[in-house]
Amino acid sequence: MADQSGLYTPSAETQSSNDTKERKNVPGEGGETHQRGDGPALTTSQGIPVGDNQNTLRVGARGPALLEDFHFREKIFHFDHERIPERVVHARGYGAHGYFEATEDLSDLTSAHLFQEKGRRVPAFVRFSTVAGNKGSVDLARDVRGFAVKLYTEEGNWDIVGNNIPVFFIQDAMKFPDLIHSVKEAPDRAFPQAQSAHDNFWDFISLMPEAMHMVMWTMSDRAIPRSFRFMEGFGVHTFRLVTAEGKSQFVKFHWKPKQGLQSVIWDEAVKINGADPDFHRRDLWTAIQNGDYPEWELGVQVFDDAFADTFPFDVLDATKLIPEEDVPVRIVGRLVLDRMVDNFFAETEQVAFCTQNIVPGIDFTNDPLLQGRNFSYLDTQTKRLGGPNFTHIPINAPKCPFHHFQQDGHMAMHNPVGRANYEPNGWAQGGPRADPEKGHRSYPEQVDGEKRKVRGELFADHYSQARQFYISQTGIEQDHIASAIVFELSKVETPAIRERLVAHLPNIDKDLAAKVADGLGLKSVPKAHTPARTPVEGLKPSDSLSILKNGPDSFAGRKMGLLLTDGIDDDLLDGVMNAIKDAGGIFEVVAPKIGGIVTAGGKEVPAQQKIDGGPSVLYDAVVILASEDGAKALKGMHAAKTFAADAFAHGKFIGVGGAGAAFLKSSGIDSPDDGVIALNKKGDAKSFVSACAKVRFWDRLS
Ligand code: HDE
Repeated sequence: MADQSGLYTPSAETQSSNDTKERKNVPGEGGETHQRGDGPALTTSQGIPVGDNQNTLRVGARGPALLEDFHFREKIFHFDHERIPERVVHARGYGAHGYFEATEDLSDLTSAHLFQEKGRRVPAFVRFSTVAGNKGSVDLARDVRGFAVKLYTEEGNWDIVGNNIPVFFIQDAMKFPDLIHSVKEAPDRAFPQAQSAHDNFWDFISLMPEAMHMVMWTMSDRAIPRSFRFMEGFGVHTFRLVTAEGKSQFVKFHWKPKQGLQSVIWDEAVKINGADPDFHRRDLWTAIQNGDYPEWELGVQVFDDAFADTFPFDVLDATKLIPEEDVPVRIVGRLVLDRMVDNFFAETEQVAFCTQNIVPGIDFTNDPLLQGRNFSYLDTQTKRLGGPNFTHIPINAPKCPFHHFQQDGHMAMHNPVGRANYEPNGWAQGGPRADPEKGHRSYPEQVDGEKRKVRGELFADHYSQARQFYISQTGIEQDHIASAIVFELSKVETPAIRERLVAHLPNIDKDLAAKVADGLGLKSVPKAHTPARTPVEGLKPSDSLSILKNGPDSFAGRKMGLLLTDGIDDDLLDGVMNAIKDAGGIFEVVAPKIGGIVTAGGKEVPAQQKIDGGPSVLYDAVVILASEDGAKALKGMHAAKTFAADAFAHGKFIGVGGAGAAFLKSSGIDSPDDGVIALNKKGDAKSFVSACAKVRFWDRLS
């Protein structure tokens, strides 16, 4: 707009990119575009109303900008400081709110207030994460997933900072910086990131036999979960439960997803990372927005000293688990996630979990990894969140009353009031006092020994449980482990590192060693490393260690991709859509154009994905409905053919209707198997969707 002086002054009204939308006063939500005047006045951080948010203050139309423009300076200054250091590990994460409910009275085991009565509920916040990649990396890296839970109990915050794998790579916190340095991008070239398939990682691992058990897990499909909703969580370490009378037993914590376990396969993971790097985030967001709240059961394995003394491994060794067949998992609670954050930075980014946050009735053990973690979390958070007052940030603040004499420091929001800021004091209003009855008391364990830099002798067994994990898998899962190791080592440029790693495998399983050696093109299996301690013979397979043996029993919570063309049968489409909804699943329409399709009956069906933006790797199963003309058109589209060919190659169930079968043929699927299911009439969809409960048509992949 030109004013009378001839100057051009762009204003908010002329800037379409400045549109904001409103729904229920949430900026950016909802349908209508913003009209000038229906939002609150823009102000500076000091509350001063801003008159112009488009132009800096300058002398004349083309003259120098003036330093005097306090609004401009404040805006840029604040923007310049938006970033805080990302987490040194677990940088990429996604959080959600919910609640935890005790489903058992555990007062015979612990004095924790939460477990004194069945049905007690507390708010919860959970952050899932990958470990190695940076904050902007991809969701489907082959990696461990963090599963960190904060329970806001009436006795303060209890954090169970766990992973989706029940064991860890190393036994002593001393080695953590080395482990993480080795897996993260190399310091000279700054790549590769968010992956373990490189020399440094396997160089380190091949020199660390204690990592072999965890390596079996990370090479399994546990490291490429279908979604956060379909994975387990584990507290990993052995903790203690302590009763009001001071009696203690050991405990291991488990989170078991009600949704069942499900993972993607490696070729899918690689392609998903390109098609939707935010695959896991989007999945959790969508499920919660749709009201399909994910739920986990809290399980405990409780055991005493007598069990610990006879168990062939050290219960303080985080590279070992306790098979559920030896100590059954008792379900004692449920965790439900039912609300996304209002703001990612304020909550998910600023949340600070810490292993040292435990409540009365819970205690640590002497696991050397846990002891090291108790130092690390608070230390790293002080830097990441800018000072010692990060408990003042709402997501980290307890939701129960709290009183202490900590004061001052950066960003102090609420210092204690009054004169007394020390204890003991003689003032009438003297402030809080320690309470020997209600307060946290450490279990008075007797400890004795020489002060030395050593580990317990049972820690030296590195292969027995790695073998137990491997033999607990189905044939398909074993094949996936072998191909993952071959894939990773094929990215290792130094042959000696490959061989050094393979030389561990005969100690785990001879067939696995042979498969991997063959996959790498080695002339023979290298001579096995000598175990530091003779492995325990005869450990039995444990079904709980397999994903496939613990899969879902329905299509609930899963997603179907519907590849549709113009001119398809209305009834058939209705049948498919209803069957998916009835099973508790969701679907997306994938079409040649984002404008959607028109059925034979003239109904317009909107699409959520244009075919090249919605590859079949994004779905648990697919349906292809095409008219004669539609099938011909699909034949000419590379993305459509890949959609079908990948779905078939990945063992997906495929429902085909109309000329969909003819199109499959032209996509190279000459001999469809029983996992390709014809949808001839409306009712066929129901049995197709029930078949999809099995996740994949495994026969095709074996
Ligand atoms: Fe962590 N870990 N860790 N870790 N860890 C961190 O703390 C550390 C370990 C885990 O979503 C850091 O605030 C050491 C095991 C999760 O915010 C840091 C050792 C397990 C998260 C740290 C371990 C975990 C972290 C980085 C070896 C599973 C993300 C940022 C002794 C039981 C929490 C931060 C979130 C984060 C240290 C090993 C789980 C550096 C020293 C074992 C889920 O403090």
